[in-house]
Amino acid sequence: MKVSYYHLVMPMKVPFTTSFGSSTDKDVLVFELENDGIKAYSECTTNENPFYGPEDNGTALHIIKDYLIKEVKLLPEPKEFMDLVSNVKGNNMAKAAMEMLLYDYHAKKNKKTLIQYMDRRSRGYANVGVSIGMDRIELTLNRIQEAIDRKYKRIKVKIKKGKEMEILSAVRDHFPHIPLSVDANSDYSEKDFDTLKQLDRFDLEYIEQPLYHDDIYFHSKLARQIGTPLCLDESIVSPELAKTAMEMNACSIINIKPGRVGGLYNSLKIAEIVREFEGHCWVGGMLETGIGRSHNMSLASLELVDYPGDTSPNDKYFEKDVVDNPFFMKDGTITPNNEEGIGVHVNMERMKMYETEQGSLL
Ligand code: OSB
Ligand code: MG
Repeated sequence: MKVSYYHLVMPMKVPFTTSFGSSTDKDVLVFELENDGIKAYSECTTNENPFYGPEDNGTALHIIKDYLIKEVKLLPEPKEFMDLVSNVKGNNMAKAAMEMLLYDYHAKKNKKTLIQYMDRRSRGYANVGVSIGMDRIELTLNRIQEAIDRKYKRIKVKIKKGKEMEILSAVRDHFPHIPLSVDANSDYSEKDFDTLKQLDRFDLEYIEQPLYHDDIYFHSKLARQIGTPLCLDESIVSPELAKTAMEMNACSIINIKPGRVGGLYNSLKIAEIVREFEGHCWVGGMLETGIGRSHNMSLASLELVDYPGDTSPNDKYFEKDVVDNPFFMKDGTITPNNEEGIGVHVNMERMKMYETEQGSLL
């Protein structure tokens, strides 16, 4: 058996700006597991800094090398793997990278697609929304027009404190009726409730993660005072916290990112908790390459996932992706791959082109 990692730096078509910063390159770790003629892949959703959440590429690689890889060696199924590494607290993105590698491996070993291996009902396609970073307002408006022309089912724009009114007034002036949401990436505090309440006038589907990255309580307080539904992203790092948030009515919607919650097994649990509470969920993104996007797309096609996600096709980000069979969107929907496992054909020449470091873990 062999497990390798590839550290890639891929130039992005346009910089992506959120309230916590801008990225011009996708700086990412990709993993490859080879055993018995099977090649499985995954991608870690960390990047070069800990500005979205607490992990970065360096911490993830360290946790994987020093704690997780020895459990991967026994090739456990994903649930078993999560039990084996439960003594490692947090570090969800590192865990998810290994867990999703095992999902791809076991699906392929069982000659199943990832959807079949997850064993949940799929609607056969994912409804696709788009996440648009902050930029000069004319550029944002152009990007929204392009997204409408491409038939995205929901448009999400990034906002930050002090810029929300300018951005949303311009967007709603030009596009009064589009399904619109905003993502603040935790830029506001409990002193900003008055500002946030003013967003009610923009008829948003929801406001994503307005407050602190690790908060549930203040979100529950805000939810009682505001008309617009709240969606949590950063704060929901486990099925237990998903339940806490739903019980406290801190949100009615959860953005499920497999990386943030420790993998697909926990993602499925969270989707089930949301359903139990009659909430809604969708699958988020971390500007993944075609490899990570493929895990997300299978999850996003499940019936449990009822809202359009941030699962735009690969060509939104990269001129040339690392897979030969990127996703295509038709009428705002994408059909997941139907080959075994995640079903992507990894292009090793492209990987070499972007590689800055490579090493073996097992
Ligand atoms: O909060 O959803 C987020 C990208 C990087 C970090 C955080 C977020 C995002 C996105 C991008 O919104 C979604 C995508 O992959 O297109
Ligand atoms: Mg978000």
